[in-house]
Amino acid sequence: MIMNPKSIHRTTCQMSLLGSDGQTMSNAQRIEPSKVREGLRSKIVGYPILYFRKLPSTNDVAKELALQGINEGAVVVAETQTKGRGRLERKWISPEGGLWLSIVFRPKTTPKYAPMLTLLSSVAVAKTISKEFRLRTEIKWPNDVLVNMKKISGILTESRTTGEIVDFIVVGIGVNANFDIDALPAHLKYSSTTLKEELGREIEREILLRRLLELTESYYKFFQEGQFGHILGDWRGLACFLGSRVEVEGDREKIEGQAVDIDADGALVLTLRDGTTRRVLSGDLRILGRAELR
Ligand code: BT5
Repeated sequence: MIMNPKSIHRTTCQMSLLGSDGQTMSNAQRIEPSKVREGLRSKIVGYPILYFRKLPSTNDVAKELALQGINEGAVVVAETQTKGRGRLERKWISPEGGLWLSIVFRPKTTPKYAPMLTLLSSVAVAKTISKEFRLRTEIKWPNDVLVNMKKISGILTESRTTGEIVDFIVVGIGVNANFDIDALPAHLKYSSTTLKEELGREIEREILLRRLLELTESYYKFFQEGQFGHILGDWRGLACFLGSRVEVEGDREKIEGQAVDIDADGALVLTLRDGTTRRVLSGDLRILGRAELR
C-alpha cells in the first residue's frame, strides 16, 4: 500500500464517521486532532497528526509513510484498528474509545540502541497516565504498562535499518482508554483494564494524547543527548517486577530467576538459582513471587 501523505490527509478529512456497528459516532466521541494541537508544546512529535476513523494498523500506515520519507515526529492515530498487532504478530484488540497511535522517529543512532525507544515510550505512557489521572502505574518488561497489576497499555516498536544505520523507528502505542472491559474478549478481562474502568468515567483523549506526545518528546530529547541513564533510571523506578522471582518464556526456552535489572539494550538481567547472571533480549515475563529486596 503506497500512500502519499497529502492524499492521506485529504482522505482523513473525508472519512465517514460511521461506527463499526453502523452507528454514527458523535463528535464528542471522536478524537479531534485540532484539539490535540491546541497548546501542544512539543516541537517535533505531533507534526503532523494524521487522523483516521478506521485502519488495519496505525503501525503499518506509519511504516509506509516512513518509507516514503515522512518527517520524524509524524503521528498516525485511528479510532479503531481491524488488524491491531502486538509482538510476534499477536492480536491487539482495538475497540472504539481506545487511543491507538504510532509515532515515526529517525534517530541518529545504531540499531543497538533502538530498544531505548521502547523503554522511553513506556516511561512516557506510564508517567502520562499517573500524572493526568493520579493512577499508580507500573511497567512490566518488556513493554506493558499496568494499573493495579492489569495491562492498560502495550507498545510495539518496529524499525528499518540499513547496516549500522537506523532509517526509522515506528513506536506503536495502544492505551485502553474510554471503553468498558467487556469490549475485550473474555480471556483478557481479568488481566487487562481501561482508564474508564479505573476512573469510573470517560476521559478526554485529546488531552491524554497531547500530554503523551509532549512527554514522549521530552524523553526522546534525553535519548538524543545520550542521557540513557536518566531514561533507565525512570524505567527502573516504575518496574514493578525488579527484585521479584520471575519466569521468562522466550522463543526456545523458559528461564526462572530473580529479575535484577534492565540494560541499555533493553535486555532483562536475571540472577539464576545457581548464582549466574543471564541477559534475556525478548520474551514474556510472569511474576512468580513479589519482590523481597526492594
Ligand atoms: C503489545 O504486544 O502489547 C503491543 C501492543 C501495541 C498496540 C499498538 S496500538 C497502535 C499500534 N498499531 C498496532 O497495530 N499496534 C500498536 P504484546 O506484548 O505482544 O501483547 C499482545 C497481547 O496482549 C495479546 O496477545 C493479548 O493477550 C493482549 N491484548 C490484546 N489486546 C489487548 C488490549 N486491548 N488490552 C490489553 N491486552 C491486550
